[in-house]
Amino acid sequence: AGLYMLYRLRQLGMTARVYESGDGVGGTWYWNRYPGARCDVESMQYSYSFSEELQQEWEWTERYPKQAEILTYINHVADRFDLRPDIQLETRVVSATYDEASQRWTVETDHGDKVCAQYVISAAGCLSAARVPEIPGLENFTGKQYHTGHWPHEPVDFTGQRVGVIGTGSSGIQIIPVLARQAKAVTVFQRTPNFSIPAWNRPLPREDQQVWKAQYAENRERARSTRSGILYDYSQRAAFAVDETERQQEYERRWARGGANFTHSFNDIYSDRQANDTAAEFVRGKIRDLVKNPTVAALLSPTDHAIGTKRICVDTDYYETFNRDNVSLVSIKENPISEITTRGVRTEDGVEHELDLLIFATGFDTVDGQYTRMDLRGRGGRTIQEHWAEAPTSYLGVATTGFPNMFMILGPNGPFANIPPAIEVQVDLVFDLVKAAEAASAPVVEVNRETEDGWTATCQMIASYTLFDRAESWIFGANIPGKR
Ligand code: N01
Repeated sequence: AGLYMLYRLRQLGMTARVYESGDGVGGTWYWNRYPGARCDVESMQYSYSFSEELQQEWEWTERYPKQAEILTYINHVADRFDLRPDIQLETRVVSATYDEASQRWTVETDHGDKVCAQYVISAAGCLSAARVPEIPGLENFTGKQYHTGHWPHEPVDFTGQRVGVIGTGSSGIQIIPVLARQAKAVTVFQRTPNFSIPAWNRPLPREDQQVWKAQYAENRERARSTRSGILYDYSQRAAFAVDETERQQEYERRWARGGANFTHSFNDIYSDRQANDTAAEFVRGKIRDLVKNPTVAALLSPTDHAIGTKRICVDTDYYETFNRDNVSLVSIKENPISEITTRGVRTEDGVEHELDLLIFATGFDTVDGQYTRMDLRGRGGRTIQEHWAEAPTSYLGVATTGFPNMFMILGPNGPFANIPPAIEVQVDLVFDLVKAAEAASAPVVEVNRETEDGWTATCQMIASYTLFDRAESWIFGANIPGKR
């Protein structure tokens, strides 16, 4: 988001400075370099579309791009468009304060930089404030601890190690099978099981890419008009418009193709619980087929939420991994973690699970976490924490009242969709706003309260048509105690 925003601001002839806390560009794909990290949107759809030359020249190697390849791609973009001179690495923005008299922002960094700016734009992402839960005794563990979202740059060797993993969302589901192939033992601490669909990842032949590239512009346009920004095969049929045999055939066909396309088997899966149950039960049946131990299969089978309403996972060998002798599953729903000890994790049944290494795949303080950890102050010195005390809101994901000339890319109530096109749409909107303001010599762009409230109501109305808001998901902050 930061790279493309910079590219666009240069088109307006503006000077811009980009601050980045990492020692390289790439954001999500810079930080989340855990083994098995891969995007679950297909390569041909997970990239920038703003440059025809870029999208024609770049070659992907696999159906789903792995982390290292996406990071290489992002670095290529930074070089190709000569963006690096305006990016200051290893620098975290600690505060931004709006001065009403001068109508300027003062931005301060952890290096003591203090700069004055007319516009402040946050491209800090929506899944970037990695979160380790507060578990008693955390500091006592003598082994190594890692969070998937803050993975070290040097390789971690799991050979001969007893590894514990807390968390079974997209990150956990990706790392667990890789660990199991190398470690001596893997203990998975699962609070809530998630639904996962096989990726069936494979090399991406050049000819297949050529077919796609021949109509890239048209494909992108079509993708942008879909609800997820991805060209899936969206069914136009309701689940009960077909009989049981045809429904199962459809699910089998989608399962065999792999990926999140599965949840679009019928057009009411996200809006009708009974329709959703048919898809959920199909996946639970697959789990029972794949996992040999029926007790483990039952524990891995989600029953607490409608399929797809906690973000669907896409995996390689996830369920099969639980058939291995060196993998064990501890359901911490029934048997919660009571403490972390010097040697491992103790659960309430008194068992101490001894570990050499503990991995937190526990997700992020999402939606507003990356804003609230900065000291952002708008009109009247009001902090972002005060402003969003009830709930984080915005207008279209890009602006919030009381914070003039501050824009967000993928802010609260912004698009929940394929990230690269969502970023491009948001950046283009900010570009248009800034361009219009400059053309009109308007010193300030600000959304008014009524408009922002209207957008919040619209988002709530749309969510109420779906099953999403009934799930305890990070999408609504449910993963942080007291946040929802
Ligand atoms: O994080 P998550 P993630 N004690 O929040 C558990 C994107 N992504 O990093 O469900 C015990 O989904 C928590 O349990 P529960 C994608 O959008 C994409 O996996 O809250 N457990 C859950 O199981 C994704 O949705 C890709 O009960 C605790 C897990 O930790 C988003 O990032 C890959 C706990 C957190 O799951 C986030 O995914 C990776 C506690 N105190 C990520 N606190 C791809 O494209 C939390 N948990 C493939």
